[in-house]
Amino acid sequence: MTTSVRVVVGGAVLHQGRLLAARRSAPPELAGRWELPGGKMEPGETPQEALVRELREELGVEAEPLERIEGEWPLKPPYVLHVWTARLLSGEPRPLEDHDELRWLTPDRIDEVDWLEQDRPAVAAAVRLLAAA
Ligand code: 9L3
Ligand code: MG
Repeated sequence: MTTSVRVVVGGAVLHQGRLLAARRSAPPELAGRWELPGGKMEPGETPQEALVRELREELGVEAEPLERIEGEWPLKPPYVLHVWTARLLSGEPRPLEDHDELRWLTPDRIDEVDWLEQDRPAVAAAVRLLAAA
């Protein structure tokens, strides 16, 4: 038997010492929780391509994936979360799709939003990168 996981790519968008947090508006069980924006890889896409597409669709920005944050976090099967850091190339993020609020968080304010459990390790790693920059 083969087991295949499907990857959801999240973006830790870093800009001027802050991390972008996005509040989900759907589905109902996740609405109101905060995440690193992103979504499911589609067949034939690389993770980086998927992230660029998702950030364009969800936020209306052009972004460049930088590096993978080590680790893989289980979501609802068969999905797992991978996270890449990213930087903005153009545009101002707006909650166009699946989110109803965005916030740029400095490291000292990272806990002011209610992150999805699965995102917390990657958020912590992204904050360490911000602190080291
Ligand atoms: N998910 C968790 N953390 C994230 C992202 C982008 C997604 N940072 C979970 C929420 C959904 C599933 O992955 O259950 C698919 O995400 P989407 O395609 O609805 O964004
Ligand atoms: Mg999404």
